[in-house]
Amino acid sequence: MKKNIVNNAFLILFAMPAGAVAQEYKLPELNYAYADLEPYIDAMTMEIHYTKHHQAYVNNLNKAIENTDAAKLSLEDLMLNVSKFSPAVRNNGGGHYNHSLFWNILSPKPQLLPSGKLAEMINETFGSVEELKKQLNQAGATRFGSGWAWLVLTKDNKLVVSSTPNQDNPLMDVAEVRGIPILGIDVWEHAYYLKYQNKRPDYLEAFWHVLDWKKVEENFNSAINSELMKKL
Ligand code: MN3
Repeated sequence: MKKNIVNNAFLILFAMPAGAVAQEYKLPELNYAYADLEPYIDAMTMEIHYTKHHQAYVNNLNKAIENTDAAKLSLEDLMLNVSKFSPAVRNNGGGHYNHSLFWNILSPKPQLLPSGKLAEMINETFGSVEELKKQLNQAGATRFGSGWAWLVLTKDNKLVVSSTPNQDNPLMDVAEVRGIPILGIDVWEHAYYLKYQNKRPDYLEAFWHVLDWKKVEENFNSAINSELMKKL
């Protein structure tokens, strides 16, 4: 960690004009090993997904923002204003944001049900956790081609299920349903094809065995009344 700080300081001091603060994105650390989500998500899929797909989004995002105004914004601010930037920023910035969220809500030892205020709100909004899962599975299964299914907290404090194409997400100013995503399911074929082939619904069923509701609750709690929410 200390080494990263030193490296970042070096980059900022020597690679940027005086006064500018540049973003240099990096892969987030995984809190588990590639094989830890077996049998629900296989080790090879995890490794390729993280070291190849996510890494490519990070590399291409860094390339896309190099020496542009986009490099001065946080990733969240980039998403909020994504229509002002190149398609490469949209695709790779979205890819980096979405996968960072995705890894974080997965766990080999997940809390299998929501609790607290999130649980109350899910019951009020959807009737039950089972119904919410059904709606998220449906959103993921019916997303044509590649994309994501989301549980979103909207500006008016409502929980909504949505889906986006490609690497778009609900923070983006181009999204149909806008808000802060607190749970996201990657339904690109690269997320499941090695183990599940064309059976996306089977992957969606398996996902719930490694989804850590504790992490979703943390996302929910930090989204409510947040500075980020005020910018939406
Ligand atoms: Mn993916």
